[in-house]
Amino acid sequence: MARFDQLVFSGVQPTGNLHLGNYLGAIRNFVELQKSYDCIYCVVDLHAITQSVDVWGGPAELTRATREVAAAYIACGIDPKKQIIFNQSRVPEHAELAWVFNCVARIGWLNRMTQFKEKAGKDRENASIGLYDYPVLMAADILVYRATHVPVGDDQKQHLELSRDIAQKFNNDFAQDIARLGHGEGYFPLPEPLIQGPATRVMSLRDGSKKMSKSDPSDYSRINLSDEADAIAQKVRKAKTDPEPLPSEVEGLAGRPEADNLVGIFAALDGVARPDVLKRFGGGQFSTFKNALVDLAVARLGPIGAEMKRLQTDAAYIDAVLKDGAERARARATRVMDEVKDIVGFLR
Ligand code: AQP
Repeated sequence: MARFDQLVFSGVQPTGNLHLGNYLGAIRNFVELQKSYDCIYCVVDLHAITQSVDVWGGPAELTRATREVAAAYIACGIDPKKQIIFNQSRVPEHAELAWVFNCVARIGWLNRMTQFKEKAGKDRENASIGLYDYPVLMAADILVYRATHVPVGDDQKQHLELSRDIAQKFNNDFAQDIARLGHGEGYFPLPEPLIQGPATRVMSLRDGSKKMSKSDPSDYSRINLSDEADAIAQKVRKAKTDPEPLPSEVEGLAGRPEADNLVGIFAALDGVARPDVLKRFGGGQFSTFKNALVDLAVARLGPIGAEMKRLQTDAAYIDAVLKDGAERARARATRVMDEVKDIVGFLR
Protein backbone atom coordinates (compact mmCIF):
# COMPACT_ATOMS: atom_id res chain seq x y z
CA MET A 1 0.00 0.00 0.00
CA ALA A 2 1.32 3.44 -0.90
CA ARG A 3 2.12 5.79 1.93
CA PHE A 4 -0.27 8.70 2.31
CA ASP A 5 0.11 12.07 3.97
CA GLN A 6 -2.26 12.20 6.92
CA LEU A 7 -5.21 14.39 6.10
CA VAL A 8 -8.56 14.89 7.83
CA PHE A 9 -11.75 15.46 5.81
CA SER A 10 -15.31 15.80 7.04
CA GLY A 11 -18.54 17.62 6.27
CA VAL A 12 -21.88 18.78 7.58
CA GLN A 13 -25.05 19.21 5.52
CA PRO A 14 -26.62 22.66 5.35
CA THR A 15 -30.10 21.32 6.04
CA GLY A 16 -31.64 23.38 8.80
CA ASN A 17 -30.88 23.50 12.46
CA LEU A 18 -27.38 22.60 13.53
CA HIS A 19 -27.71 20.88 16.86
CA LEU A 20 -25.87 19.56 19.87
CA GLY A 21 -25.45 16.14 18.18
CA ASN A 22 -23.66 17.73 15.21
CA TYR A 23 -21.48 19.64 17.68
CA LEU A 24 -20.56 16.83 20.08
CA GLY A 25 -20.47 14.05 17.46
CA ALA A 26 -18.59 15.99 14.82
CA ILE A 27 -17.70 19.69 14.87
CA ARG A 28 -16.07 19.71 18.30
CA ASN A 29 -13.78 16.91 17.18
CA PHE A 30 -13.00 18.82 13.97
CA VAL A 31 -11.66 21.64 16.14
CA GLU A 32 -9.49 19.31 18.24
CA LEU A 33 -8.03 17.53 15.20
CA GLN A 34 -6.67 20.71 13.65
CA LYS A 35 -3.99 20.65 16.36
CA SER A 36 -2.50 17.48 14.90
CA TYR A 37 -3.60 17.27 11.25
CA ASP A 38 -4.13 19.22 8.04
CA CYS A 39 -7.91 19.44 7.80
CA ILE A 40 -10.50 20.06 5.12
CA TYR A 41 -14.01 20.82 6.37
CA CYS A 42 -16.79 20.99 3.85
CA VAL A 43 -20.34 22.29 3.87
CA VAL A 44 -21.86 19.47 1.85
CA ASP A 45 -24.51 21.32 -0.14
CA LEU A 46 -24.71 18.65 -2.87
CA HIS A 47 -25.79 16.19 -0.18
CA ALA A 48 -28.36 18.65 1.17
CA ILE A 49 -30.48 18.50 -1.99
CA THR A 50 -30.81 14.69 -1.94
CA GLN A 51 -34.02 14.94 0.08
CA SER A 52 -37.18 16.56 -1.22
CA VAL A 53 -37.14 20.33 -1.57
CA ASP A 54 -39.58 20.82 1.31
CA VAL A 55 -37.04 19.08 3.60
CA TRP A 56 -34.06 21.24 2.63
CA GLY A 57 -36.19 24.33 2.25
CA GLY A 58 -35.45 25.72 -1.23
CA PRO A 59 -32.70 27.98 -2.62
CA ALA A 60 -32.85 30.88 -0.14
CA GLU A 61 -32.80 28.49 2.82
CA LEU A 62 -29.92 26.49 1.30
CA THR A 63 -27.86 29.67 0.96
CA ARG A 64 -28.68 30.73 4.52
CA ALA A 65 -27.91 27.29 5.95
CA THR A 66 -24.62 27.06 4.01
CA ARG A 67 -23.48 30.29 5.62
CA GLU A 68 -24.74 29.07 9.00
CA VAL A 69 -22.66 25.87 8.88
CA ALA A 70 -19.59 27.87 7.81
CA ALA A 71 -20.25 30.30 10.69
CA ALA A 72 -20.54 27.36 13.09
CA TYR A 73 -17.20 25.94 11.94
CA ILE A 74 -15.50 29.28 12.56
CA ALA A 75 -17.38 30.06 15.80
CA CYS A 76 -16.43 26.65 17.22
CA GLY A 77 -12.77 27.42 16.59
CA ILE A 78 -11.73 26.09 13.17
CA ASP A 79 -9.14 28.44 11.73
CA PRO A 80 -10.09 29.10 8.08
CA LYS A 81 -6.61 30.40 7.25
CA LYS A 82 -4.76 27.32 8.46
CA GLN A 83 -7.41 24.78 7.44
CA ILE A 84 -9.77 24.66 4.48
CA ILE A 85 -13.46 25.53 4.86
CA PHE A 86 -15.55 25.50 1.67
CA ASN A 87 -18.87 24.47 0.15
CA GLN A 88 -18.89 21.27 -1.85
CA SER A 89 -20.67 22.46 -5.03
CA ARG A 90 -17.79 24.85 -5.76
CA VAL A 91 -15.44 21.92 -6.39
CA PRO A 92 -16.94 19.94 -9.29
CA GLU A 93 -14.37 17.15 -8.90
CA HIS A 94 -16.49 15.74 -6.03
CA ALA A 95 -19.31 14.95 -8.47
CA GLU A 96 -16.86 13.88 -11.18
CA LEU A 97 -15.13 11.32 -8.97
CA ALA A 98 -18.54 10.18 -7.67
CA TRP A 99 -19.40 9.14 -11.23
CA VAL A 100 -16.27 6.99 -11.49
CA PHE A 101 -17.12 5.50 -8.08
CA ASN A 102 -20.69 4.82 -9.24
CA CYS A 103 -19.10 2.46 -11.71
CA VAL A 104 -16.95 0.83 -8.99
CA ALA A 105 -19.55 0.48 -6.18
CA ARG A 106 -22.04 -2.41 -6.39
CA ILE A 107 -25.80 -2.09 -6.07
CA GLY A 108 -25.75 -4.81 -3.40
CA TRP A 109 -23.47 -2.64 -1.24
CA LEU A 110 -25.81 0.35 -1.45
CA ASN A 111 -28.86 -1.81 -0.76
CA ARG A 112 -27.44 -2.48 2.69
CA MET A 113 -27.20 1.19 3.73
CA THR A 114 -29.46 1.72 6.74
CA GLN A 115 -29.51 5.53 6.50
CA PHE A 116 -31.14 5.32 3.06
CA LYS A 117 -33.77 2.95 4.45
CA GLU A 118 -34.45 5.31 7.39
CA LYS A 119 -34.57 8.47 5.28
CA ALA A 120 -36.53 6.97 2.39
CA GLY A 121 -38.99 5.37 4.81
CA LYS A 122 -41.90 3.44 3.37
CA ASP A 123 -42.03 5.53 0.20
CA ARG A 124 -38.79 4.12 -1.20
CA GLU A 125 -39.82 4.21 -4.85
CA ASN A 126 -40.29 7.94 -4.51
CA ALA A 127 -36.88 8.70 -2.96
CA SER A 128 -34.38 10.51 -5.17
CA ILE A 129 -31.54 8.64 -6.85
CA GLY A 130 -29.28 11.18 -5.15
CA LEU A 131 -30.40 9.96 -1.72
CA TYR A 132 -29.64 6.37 -2.72
CA ASP A 133 -26.26 7.41 -4.12
CA TYR A 134 -25.38 9.64 -1.13
CA PRO A 135 -22.72 7.28 0.28
CA VAL A 136 -20.92 7.09 -3.09
CA LEU A 137 -20.71 10.89 -3.25
CA MET A 138 -19.48 10.81 0.35
CA ALA A 139 -16.70 8.40 -0.66
CA ALA A 140 -15.75 10.81 -3.46
CA ASP A 141 -15.77 13.78 -1.03
CA ILE A 142 -13.17 12.04 1.10
CA LEU A 143 -11.08 10.37 -1.56
CA VAL A 144 -10.86 13.28 -4.00
CA TYR A 145 -8.36 14.61 -1.42
CA ARG A 146 -7.01 11.12 -0.60
CA ALA A 147 -7.94 11.94 3.00
CA THR A 148 -6.87 9.36 5.59
CA HIS A 149 -9.02 10.24 8.63
CA VAL A 150 -12.71 11.16 8.84
CA PRO A 151 -14.23 12.42 12.11
CA VAL A 152 -17.95 11.60 12.16
CA GLY A 153 -20.77 10.67 14.52
CA ASP A 154 -21.64 7.03 15.01
CA ASP A 155 -24.47 7.20 12.42
CA GLN A 156 -21.91 7.60 9.61
CA LYS A 157 -19.90 4.47 10.45
CA GLN A 158 -21.54 2.33 7.77
CA HIS A 159 -20.95 4.98 5.10
CA LEU A 160 -17.28 5.11 6.05
CA GLU A 161 -17.03 1.34 5.66
CA LEU A 162 -18.50 1.73 2.18
CA SER A 163 -15.88 4.40 1.36
CA ARG A 164 -13.19 1.92 2.34
CA ASP A 165 -14.77 -0.78 0.16
CA ILE A 166 -14.90 1.58 -2.80
CA ALA A 167 -11.26 2.65 -2.32
CA GLN A 168 -10.19 -0.98 -2.02
CA LYS A 169 -12.10 -2.08 -5.12
CA PHE A 170 -10.74 0.83 -7.18
CA ASN A 171 -7.21 -0.10 -6.04
CA ASN A 172 -7.82 -3.75 -7.02
CA ASP A 173 -9.64 -3.10 -10.31
CA PHE A 174 -6.87 -0.79 -11.56
CA ALA A 175 -3.92 -2.35 -9.72
CA GLN A 176 -1.75 -2.76 -12.83
CA ASP A 177 -2.42 0.76 -14.10
CA ILE A 178 -1.80 2.23 -10.65
CA ALA A 179 1.55 0.47 -10.47
CA ARG A 180 2.40 1.35 -14.09
CA LEU A 181 1.82 5.04 -13.37
CA GLY A 182 4.14 4.84 -10.36
CA HIS A 183 1.61 5.13 -7.53
CA GLY A 184 2.81 2.03 -5.70
CA GLU A 185 0.29 -0.63 -4.75
CA GLY A 186 -2.77 1.40 -3.95
CA TYR A 187 -3.89 4.78 -5.25
CA PHE A 188 -6.50 5.56 -2.61
CA PRO A 189 -5.96 5.24 1.16
CA LEU A 190 -8.60 3.30 3.10
CA PRO A 191 -10.01 6.20 5.15
CA GLU A 192 -10.30 5.62 8.89
CA PRO A 193 -13.37 6.79 10.79
CA LEU A 194 -12.64 8.80 13.93
CA ILE A 195 -15.69 8.31 16.15
CA GLN A 196 -14.62 9.95 19.38
CA GLY A 197 -15.86 11.16 22.74
CA PRO A 198 -18.68 10.17 25.13
CA ALA A 199 -21.41 11.51 22.81
CA THR A 200 -20.91 9.91 19.40
CA ARG A 201 -24.67 9.37 19.13
CA VAL A 202 -26.71 12.07 20.88
CA MET A 203 -30.34 11.04 21.11
CA SER A 204 -33.54 13.09 20.82
CA LEU A 205 -34.59 14.88 24.02
CA ARG A 206 -38.15 13.62 23.43
CA ASP A 207 -37.37 9.99 22.62
CA GLY A 208 -34.20 8.23 23.76
CA SER A 209 -34.49 5.66 20.98
CA LYS A 210 -34.20 8.25 18.18
CA LYS A 211 -31.10 10.14 17.09
CA MET A 212 -31.12 13.90 17.67
CA SER A 213 -31.69 15.17 14.16
CA LYS A 214 -32.03 18.43 12.22
CA SER A 215 -35.10 17.15 10.44
CA ASP A 216 -37.11 16.12 13.54
CA PRO A 217 -40.33 18.16 13.34
CA SER A 218 -40.22 18.84 17.11
CA ASP A 219 -37.82 21.63 18.04
CA TYR A 220 -37.98 20.28 21.62
CA SER A 221 -36.18 17.14 20.41
CA ARG A 222 -32.90 19.01 19.99
CA ILE A 223 -30.75 21.84 21.32
CA ASN A 224 -29.81 24.04 18.38
CA LEU A 225 -26.43 25.76 18.36
CA SER A 226 -28.35 28.99 17.75
CA ASP A 227 -30.66 28.56 20.79
CA GLU A 228 -30.72 31.34 23.39
CA ALA A 229 -30.22 30.50 27.09
CA ASP A 230 -34.00 30.50 27.73
CA ALA A 231 -34.66 28.01 24.97
CA ILE A 232 -31.85 25.73 26.17
CA ALA A 233 -33.25 25.85 29.73
CA GLN A 234 -36.80 25.05 28.59
CA LYS A 235 -35.71 22.18 26.38
CA VAL A 236 -33.52 20.56 29.06
CA ARG A 237 -36.22 20.94 31.72
CA LYS A 238 -38.84 19.43 29.41
CA ALA A 239 -36.50 16.63 28.25
CA LYS A 240 -38.10 13.24 28.74
CA THR A 241 -36.82 11.26 31.73
CA ASP A 242 -38.15 8.40 33.83
CA PRO A 243 -39.40 8.51 37.44
CA GLU A 244 -36.29 6.91 39.01
CA PRO A 245 -33.47 9.05 40.46
CA LEU A 246 -30.11 8.89 38.66
CA PRO A 247 -28.11 5.74 39.50
CA SER A 248 -24.65 5.90 41.08
CA GLU A 249 -23.12 3.38 38.65
CA VAL A 250 -23.11 3.35 34.84
CA GLU A 251 -24.71 -0.13 34.84
CA GLY A 252 -27.81 1.46 36.38
CA LEU A 253 -28.38 3.40 33.14
CA ALA A 254 -29.13 0.18 31.20
CA GLY A 255 -32.69 0.24 29.85
CA ARG A 256 -32.97 3.97 30.63
CA PRO A 257 -32.12 5.58 27.27
CA GLU A 258 -33.27 9.11 28.15
CA ALA A 259 -31.30 9.23 31.40
CA ASP A 260 -28.29 7.70 29.67
CA ASN A 261 -28.48 10.33 26.92
CA LEU A 262 -28.57 13.28 29.34
CA VAL A 263 -25.68 11.86 31.35
CA GLY A 264 -23.70 11.39 28.11
CA ILE A 265 -24.42 14.98 27.07
CA PHE A 266 -23.30 16.28 30.48
CA ALA A 267 -20.10 14.20 30.34
CA ALA A 268 -19.27 15.41 26.83
CA LEU A 269 -19.93 19.07 27.61
CA ASP A 270 -17.96 18.90 30.85
CA GLY A 271 -15.06 16.92 29.36
CA VAL A 272 -15.43 14.08 31.88
CA ALA A 273 -16.56 10.43 31.72
CA ARG A 274 -20.07 9.11 32.50
CA PRO A 275 -19.02 7.57 35.89
CA ASP A 276 -17.76 11.00 37.04
CA VAL A 277 -21.18 12.51 36.29
CA LEU A 278 -22.92 9.75 38.25
CA LYS A 279 -20.50 10.11 41.15
CA ARG A 280 -21.64 13.71 41.38
CA PHE A 281 -25.39 13.36 40.72
CA GLY A 282 -26.19 9.67 41.40
CA GLY A 283 -29.02 9.13 43.90
CA GLY A 284 -30.18 12.75 43.56
CA GLN A 285 -33.29 14.21 41.93
CA PHE A 286 -33.40 14.66 38.18
CA SER A 287 -34.32 18.32 38.67
CA THR A 288 -30.97 19.04 40.41
CA PHE A 289 -29.09 17.32 37.61
CA LYS A 290 -31.12 19.09 34.93
CA ASN A 291 -30.45 22.50 36.49
CA ALA A 292 -26.72 21.78 36.44
CA LEU A 293 -27.01 20.59 32.83
CA VAL A 294 -28.78 23.84 31.85
CA ASP A 295 -25.96 25.91 33.39
CA LEU A 296 -23.31 23.81 31.70
CA ALA A 297 -25.01 23.81 28.29
CA VAL A 298 -25.57 27.57 28.41
CA ALA A 299 -21.93 28.16 29.45
CA ARG A 300 -20.57 25.97 26.64
CA LEU A 301 -23.00 26.76 23.82
CA GLY A 302 -23.91 30.38 24.59
CA PRO A 303 -20.64 31.88 23.31
CA ILE A 304 -20.74 29.70 20.18
CA GLY A 305 -24.31 30.74 19.36
CA ALA A 306 -23.47 34.41 19.93
CA GLU A 307 -20.40 34.23 17.70
CA MET A 308 -22.37 32.39 14.98
CA LYS A 309 -24.95 35.17 15.02
CA ARG A 310 -22.27 37.84 14.83
CA LEU A 311 -20.56 36.11 11.89
CA GLN A 312 -23.85 35.63 10.05
CA THR A 313 -24.41 39.38 9.98
CA ASP A 314 -21.24 39.55 7.85
CA ALA A 315 -22.19 37.44 4.83
CA ALA A 316 -19.37 38.99 2.78
CA TYR A 317 -16.77 37.61 5.22
CA ILE A 318 -18.31 34.11 5.24
CA ASP A 319 -18.57 34.10 1.44
CA ALA A 320 -14.92 35.14 1.14
CA VAL A 321 -13.85 32.31 3.47
CA LEU A 322 -15.83 29.77 1.43
CA LYS A 323 -14.49 31.05 -1.89
CA ASP A 324 -10.89 31.07 -0.71
CA GLY A 325 -11.32 27.59 0.79
CA ALA A 326 -12.83 26.29 -2.45
CA GLU A 327 -9.90 27.56 -4.51
CA ARG A 328 -7.43 25.82 -2.21
CA ALA A 329 -9.53 22.64 -2.14
CA ARG A 330 -9.92 22.61 -5.90
CA ALA A 331 -6.18 22.87 -6.49
CA ARG A 332 -5.80 19.59 -4.58
CA ALA A 333 -8.88 17.89 -6.06
CA THR A 334 -7.90 18.53 -9.70
CA ARG A 335 -4.50 16.89 -9.11
CA VAL A 336 -6.18 13.74 -7.81
CA MET A 337 -8.84 13.77 -10.52
CA ASP A 338 -6.18 14.11 -13.25
CA GLU A 339 -4.39 11.08 -11.85
CA VAL A 340 -7.66 9.14 -11.64
CA LYS A 341 -8.30 9.98 -15.31
CA ASP A 342 -4.87 8.67 -16.25
CA ILE A 343 -5.45 5.50 -14.22
CA VAL A 344 -8.86 4.83 -15.77
CA GLY A 345 -7.65 5.75 -19.29
CA PHE A 346 -9.63 8.91 -19.98
CA LEU A 347 -7.77 11.14 -22.48
CA ARG A 348 -7.19 14.64 -21.13
N1 AQP B 1 -27.40 12.84 16.97
C1 AQP B 1 -26.12 12.87 16.63
N2 AQP B 1 -25.16 12.51 17.51
C2 AQP B 1 -23.84 12.55 17.16
N3 AQP B 1 -23.42 12.93 15.95
C3 AQP B 1 -24.34 13.31 15.04
N4 AQP B 1 -24.25 13.76 13.78
C4 AQP B 1 -25.50 14.00 13.29
N5 AQP B 1 -26.41 13.74 14.23
C5 AQP B 1 -25.74 13.30 15.33
C6 AQP B 1 -22.99 13.94 13.06
O1 AQP B 1 -22.96 15.26 12.58
C7 AQP B 1 -22.23 15.28 11.34
C8 AQP B 1 -23.00 16.04 10.33
O2 AQP B 1 -24.23 15.40 10.05
P1 AQP B 1 -24.96 15.73 8.70
O3 AQP B 1 -25.42 17.11 8.71
O4 AQP B 1 -24.09 15.43 7.57
O5 AQP B 1 -26.13 14.73 8.55
P2 AQP B 1 -26.92 13.78 9.46
O6 AQP B 1 -26.04 12.77 10.07
O7 AQP B 1 -28.01 13.25 8.61
O8 AQP B 1 -27.43 14.81 10.56
P3 AQP B 1 -28.85 15.09 11.09
O9 AQP B 1 -28.72 16.20 12.01
O10 AQP B 1 -29.50 13.87 11.60
O11 AQP B 1 -29.65 15.60 9.83
P4 AQP B 1 -30.95 15.01 9.17
O12 AQP B 1 -32.06 15.35 10.09
O13 AQP B 1 -31.03 15.74 7.87
O14 AQP B 1 -30.76 13.56 9.02
C9 AQP B 1 -21.98 13.82 10.96
O15 AQP B 1 -20.64 13.49 11.28
C10 AQP B 1 -22.93 13.06 11.82
O16 AQP B 1 -22.44 11.78 12.13
